[in-house]
Amino acid sequence: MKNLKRATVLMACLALLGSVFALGNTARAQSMEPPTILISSPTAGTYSHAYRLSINFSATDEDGVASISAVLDSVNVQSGTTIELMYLSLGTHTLTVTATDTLGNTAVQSVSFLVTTDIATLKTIMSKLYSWGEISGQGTCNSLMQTLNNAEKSAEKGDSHGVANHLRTFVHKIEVLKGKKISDSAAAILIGDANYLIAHP
Ligand SMILES: [Ca+2]
Repeated sequence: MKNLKRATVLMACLALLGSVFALGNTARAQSMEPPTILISSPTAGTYSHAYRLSINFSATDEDGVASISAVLDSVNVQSGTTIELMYLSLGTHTLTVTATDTLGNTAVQSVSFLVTTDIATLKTIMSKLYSWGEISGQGTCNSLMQTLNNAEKSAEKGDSHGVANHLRTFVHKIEVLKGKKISDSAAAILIGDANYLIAHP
């Protein structure tokens, strides 16, 4: 009888010990969990070179988020800021967000997006640069816009040769005005996009 009691107590103790171990394992599994990162903007997709992109990301964690940071390509960016995409090159760019919880578990999440251009985009970039004073003189702006309108008309007719010729005229006009009526950085964007469109009809 005594032995049976002892065995029962022992088994109860073992069962309790088992639950303590199980509890310990659950707690340990949770503490290894890194933060959950949400990148709401940009999304994996295509954006116009004239677009003003919002950067928005956040992280949550049961243990609390100790730090969160991000790089666009290799440049640090903050959530809540906006970026004029014309200042990025055409092609693929990647936002990488890194978050660490209060226990030292780190999560990394990335999103890649494509930046493209076309004649309509070039016209929007022109308008923005003019409104920012990067292109001076209404006449300068009108003349360049007219050349882009001509390129657009050729495109509507399916005349890719005509499109390329008008874009070459556009590039030539900017090279002449560069450093005078058009800032160097504005000229670089416009010439870059026009040459891209000439090379990729
Ligand atoms: Ca955690």
